[in-house]
Amino acid sequence: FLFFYFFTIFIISLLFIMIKPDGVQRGLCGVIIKRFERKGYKLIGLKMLNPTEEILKEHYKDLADKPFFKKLVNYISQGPVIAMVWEGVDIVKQGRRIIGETNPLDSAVGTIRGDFGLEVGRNIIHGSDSVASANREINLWFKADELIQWKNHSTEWIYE
Ligand code: IDP
Ligand code: MG
Repeated sequence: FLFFYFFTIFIISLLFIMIKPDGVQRGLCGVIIKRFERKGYKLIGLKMLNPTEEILKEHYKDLADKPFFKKLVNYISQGPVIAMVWEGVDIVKQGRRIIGETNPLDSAVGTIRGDFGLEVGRNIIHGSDSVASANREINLWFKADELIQWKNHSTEWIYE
């Protein structure tokens, strides 16, 4: 099913987003969702969950040898988080611009981390860093039947 996206004219791709526990606790879910919605992206999956250490270790496996790895897993495993899948043109690259840099102090004002965060260990949101990792993360966090294909009535006013 994910294969379909590689063959569309406009390189429509998918992005995995997770609002981390600090984002949920601080009441930022609405404003974060709004920023992706208003850009023109389509939400095709959303759920709240308390992530297990197991899924977090798999999710962040590329960082397993970093000194902050254990703290990172502890931070996110406090939960709850909101996991989402968004769809749109060039969404991985543009989504990272909406999110900002890894460290909120390096993030421009106007980005999510630049507007709402102060520390790298409390940076509010996760977003996939490539199309390949987005597909890996979507398969890790979502079952196929949790992704909803629907026609957005605005599509022809977002895409020419
Ligand atoms: P990203 O979330 O911007 O893609 P990554 O390098 O993939 O950044 O790191 C994953 C997460 O690990 C970050 O979002 C942040 O929560 C945490 N992290 C990254 N670097 C540090 C650090 O130097 N100290 C503490 N936590 C870090
Ligand atoms: Mg990353």
